[in-house]
Amino acid sequence: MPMPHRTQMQVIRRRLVGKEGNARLRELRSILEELPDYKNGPYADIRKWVMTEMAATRGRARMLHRDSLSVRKEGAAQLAIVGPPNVGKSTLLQVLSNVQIRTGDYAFTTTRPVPALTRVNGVLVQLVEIPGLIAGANEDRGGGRGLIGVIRTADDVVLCHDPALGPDPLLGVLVELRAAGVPRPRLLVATKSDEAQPEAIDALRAACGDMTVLTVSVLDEESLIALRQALWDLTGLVRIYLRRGDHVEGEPKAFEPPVVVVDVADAIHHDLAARCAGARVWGPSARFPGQQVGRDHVLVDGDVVEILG
Ligand SMILES: Nc1nc2c(ncn2[C@@H]2O[C@H](COP(=O)(O)OP(=O)(O)O)[C@@H](O)[C@H]2O)c(=O)[nH]1
Ligand SMILES: [Mg+2]
Repeated sequence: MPMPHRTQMQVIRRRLVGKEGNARLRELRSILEELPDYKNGPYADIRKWVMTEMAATRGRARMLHRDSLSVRKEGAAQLAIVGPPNVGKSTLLQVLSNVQIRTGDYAFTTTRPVPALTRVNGVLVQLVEIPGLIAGANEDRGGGRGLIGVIRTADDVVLCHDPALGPDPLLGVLVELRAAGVPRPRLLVATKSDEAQPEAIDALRAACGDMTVLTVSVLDEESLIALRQALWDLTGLVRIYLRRGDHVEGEPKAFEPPVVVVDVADAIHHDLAARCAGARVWGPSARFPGQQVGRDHVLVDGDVVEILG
């Protein structure tokens, strides 16, 4: 004899408390098996409720999955590479780093964010290609919500567009970004400059006049050097080279400005920060090579620093 349906419902709810995903699905399935198999009446309603609950749980699991596209940050800064499909984002990532990314003449070759580490001015910076953001991304078309989450957590956004396509597809991406509350990007890479018509580039500049527009071709090494510099400028980071005795470390340390001598000491070792009396500085922030400065001296990009303990 089955228990009264009201009690049954209470028991069911209690069994589901705190269960999500597969655990909830398993519980719902065994509840379904245990339920008396009436076709009508309150037990049929409970059965229907359990089935609806199973569908909802599966839906939530998919959503969670889609929204967790997040990319583990590596390097001193993370830049999201954003633009319509087929404008050359993957190809750029490929030439700037060593990752193998599928490229192709068709839309959505890349379907998930693809991270790639690249060295910019001696500092490792992570580029993350965001696959073609299409209109309606905010309503989660094409898994767009998860992608926007990745864009939001990046330190900055680099827009890419092929001038030959006309400004409209890019403007569509900008609408999506604005709807998602992402600040307007400052850098636009006009890709495939080896093929681009000057009028098409002009039209793109006219449409995005407030941004720095950089024409780039993967076939033009100089344009890639300029791109690396533009990426560096975007990070806003300050490179500090450490000096010990006569030796200067080849790889700089990157800092978010403002950075003072004691910050550098702290990055080497907390103890060093405590006993740091100042530093000797060679480079842009020094009035003369080897100038002795205090703990609070503000350092700038390219300074060479010897901490005085
Ligand atoms: N001519 C030329 N073609 C390029 C350049 N960069 C990419 N492409 C081509 O554009 C197509 C799309 O590139 P892909 O990187 O897959 O675009 P994505 O969808 O934005 O990642 C490919 O056929 C590339 O070979 C470039 O600088 N010049
Ligand atoms: Mg791609």
